[in-house]
Amino acid sequence: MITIYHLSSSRSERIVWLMEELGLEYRLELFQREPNGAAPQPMKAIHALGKAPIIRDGDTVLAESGAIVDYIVHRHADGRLAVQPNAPAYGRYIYWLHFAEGSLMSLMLIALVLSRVPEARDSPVRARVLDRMTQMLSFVDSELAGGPYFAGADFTAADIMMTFPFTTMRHFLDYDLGPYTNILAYLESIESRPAYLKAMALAGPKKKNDAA
Ligand SMILES: N[C@@H](CCC(=O)N[C@@H](CS)C(=O)NCC(=O)O)C(=O)O
Repeated sequence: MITIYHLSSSRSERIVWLMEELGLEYRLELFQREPNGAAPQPMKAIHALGKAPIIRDGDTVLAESGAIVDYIVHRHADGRLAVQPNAPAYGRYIYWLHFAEGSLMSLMLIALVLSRVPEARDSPVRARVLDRMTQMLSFVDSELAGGPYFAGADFTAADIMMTFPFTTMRHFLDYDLGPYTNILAYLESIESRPAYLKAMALAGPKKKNDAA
C-alpha cells in the first residue's frame, strides 16, 4: 500500500486528493511544519530534501508532486485520470500537468519571497513580478473559458496539479482572484467534488500563514 507523507498545509494534499479520486487505499502519515514553516527533520530521513509530498511504495520512495501524480496514475490506476498520448487532449493535459509547478508555482514562490522582504515592497523587481502574475492569471483564466477542465471535457490529474496554486497557496500568498471569473467558477466546481472535500478534510490547510 502507498504511504503518503503529508506536511500540514502543503502540496501533499494533491496526492491525498488523487488517491481519493482514484478510490485507492493509502496510509497517511502527518507531519507538522516547524515554527518557521519548514518541514521537520524526520522528513529528511525519508527523502534527502525532506519536502512534501513524499510517497513510499514498496522499495520506491518518490518526491515531487507532478512525478508522484504521474507515477500513481500509470503504475496503480491503468492511466485513469491521465490522457493517453494518442488522444486529442493529450497536449493540453501534459501542458497543464507541468505548468502547475514549472511556471505557475515558481512565479508564485518568487512573489511570496518578495512579499516577505520589506525592502522589496516598492522595488521595480516586485512590480515586474506582480505584472507577470497578472499576465499569468489572465492567461489561465482565458484558457479555462472553453473548460470545464484544464484538459477540456474531462477531469484529469492536471486539475489536481493546477488547483493548489488557487486554493491552499493563497493561505501563504495573498492575491486577488476576483477579476478571474473563469478560475472562480472552476474552483466552485472543484469544491463540489466529494473526493476533494474528503481530501481537504483529511489533509487540507488548517490555518493561514505557514511558510510554503
Ligand atoms: N516542486 C515540489 C515542491 C516541494 C515543496 O517545496 N514542498 C513544500 C510544501 S508545499 C515544502 O516541503 N516546504 C517545506 C520546506 O521546504 O522545508 C513539488 O511539487 O513537490
